[in-house]
Amino acid sequence: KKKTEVLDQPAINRALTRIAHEIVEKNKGGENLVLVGIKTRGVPITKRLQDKIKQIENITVPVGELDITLYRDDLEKTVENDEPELKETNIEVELTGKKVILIDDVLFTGRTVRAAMDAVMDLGRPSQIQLGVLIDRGHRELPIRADYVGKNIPTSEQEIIVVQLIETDEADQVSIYEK
Ligand code: 3GP
Ligand code: 5GP
Ligand code: MG
Repeated sequence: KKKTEVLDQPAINRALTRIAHEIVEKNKGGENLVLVGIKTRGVPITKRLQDKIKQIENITVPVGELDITLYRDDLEKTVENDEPELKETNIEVELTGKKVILIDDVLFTGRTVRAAMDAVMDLGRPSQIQLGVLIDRGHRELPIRADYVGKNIPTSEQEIIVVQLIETDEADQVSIYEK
């Protein structure tokens, strides 16, 4: 398992600061937005963006979370028909008429995001759904793209991205591992 660091703590922080600015620029402020984090690591990223938007616009954007899990016992094993499934939602704000920004750590095939969009649309009728990710590693299997990207890391099928965040892991670091 060879390892290459691609983002260190200051780089992750700068990427999220930039994304927070892009969010308020694209949406002309922080009004009418809801940030929805996809567990596990999309959730701390969402809270960091909420803090940064508060610093920029002095608005506390409501946040929620979705637990979408791929039922698969081994990450290295890909099984046909394996689809990410919604396990739980914790979104207390009304989504109808809101611009919902889904946040995840890594965007890969796009299937998790598709499941997240289904879950959001079951809860209300947002005026728009946008997507922000810390890492886009390529290999999309659906016509899905992110509106906000921390870093594009073109990977091979043999590589995986390891995202560590202080809230869930011991450090802020993004690395590429060879399987
Ligand atoms: P996360 O819950 O923070 O997103 O899927 C469980 C964890 O394994 C995920 O953490 C994710 O970071 C990590 N992971 C690494 N490679 C993969 C992968 O190829 N698919 C999935 N679903 N998760 C992966
Ligand atoms: P997708 O559904 O787009 O194939 O995969 C996205 C989800 O799987 C994200 O929630 C992400 O955490 C996880 N994932 C997919 N590939 C990787 C990867 O290489 N590294 C990490 N950390 N997570 C991944
Ligand atoms: Mg994730």
